[in-house]
Amino acid sequence: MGQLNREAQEIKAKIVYFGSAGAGMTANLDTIHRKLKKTHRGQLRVSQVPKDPSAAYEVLPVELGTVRGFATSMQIYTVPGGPNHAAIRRRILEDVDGIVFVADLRPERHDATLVALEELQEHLGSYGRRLDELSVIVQYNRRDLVDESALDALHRRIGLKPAAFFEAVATEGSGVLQTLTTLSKLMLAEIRLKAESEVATAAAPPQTPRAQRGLELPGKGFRIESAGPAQGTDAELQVPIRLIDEASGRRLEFSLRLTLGEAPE
Ligand SMILES: Nc1nc2c(ncn2[C@@H]2O[C@H](COP(=O)(O)OP(=O)(O)OP(=O)(O)O)[C@@H](O)[C@H]2O)c(=O)[nH]1
Ligand SMILES: [Mg+2]
Repeated sequence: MGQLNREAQEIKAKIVYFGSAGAGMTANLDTIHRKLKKTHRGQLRVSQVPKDPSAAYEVLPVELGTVRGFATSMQIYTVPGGPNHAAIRRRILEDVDGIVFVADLRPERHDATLVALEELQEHLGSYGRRLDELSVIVQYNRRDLVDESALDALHRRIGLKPAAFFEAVATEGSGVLQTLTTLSKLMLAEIRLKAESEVATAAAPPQTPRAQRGLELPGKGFRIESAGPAQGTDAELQVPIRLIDEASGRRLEFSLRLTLGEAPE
């Protein structure tokens, strides 16, 4: 999973382009590779399973430079389409942080697109994860080949509520960088939030949501500067928390949300 390493001041994340065979996953990576400055991207690698050229998938490293103080990089993967490569697709999804679901707009490929979506959900389930917990963008590709009714029809059938979706023509490039940029922003925000809430969980166990001041966190290098006042209802409390990173003096602010229920007798 996406790693935020405070000591090394770096973030590493993994994106997977997933879709049915021929949906345009490789075309996306080719276009990204073509359009990104050389300083931002590494080599586009094609991984091949010996004796089976149809199992090819690509990997592209991308450097985003320093984002809010962290050296940030991503590895972008495609998966090989086709019925024989489900095991490779599953393996590529391990520890993924962000997904672009490439949906093939051609009406004759709508069924295959839905099968790919089901398979994606199954693979994530095998790792104890769910699509709605990840940063996901749906990209409706091959827009040059269909009219709007195909887009409406597929969108209804997919029935997902992703953070965003884009129309694209991956071979020409339209929609390709918007897809990647939007996903990167979403995913990095998510990784930071998780890292900060891990610090918060260590700092303030949910059973003691009362305001605390000046608590020392041994070994963590963080100090709670202030917590609270809590606001909310009988069902849910929001506790604003401010931490100081003792080493750098940097302040982190976030809000802890607590759902309240009756304690068992
Ligand atoms: N007209 C058009 N052709 C496209 C588009 N995207 C991809 N293609 C073409 O469709 C074919 C398959 O695209 P790929 O990107 O190789 O497909 P893939 O998703 O990687 O599929 P796999 O073969 O399973 O790896 C190629 O010939 C592409 O040039 C698009 O938006 N419009
Ligand atoms: Mg491909």
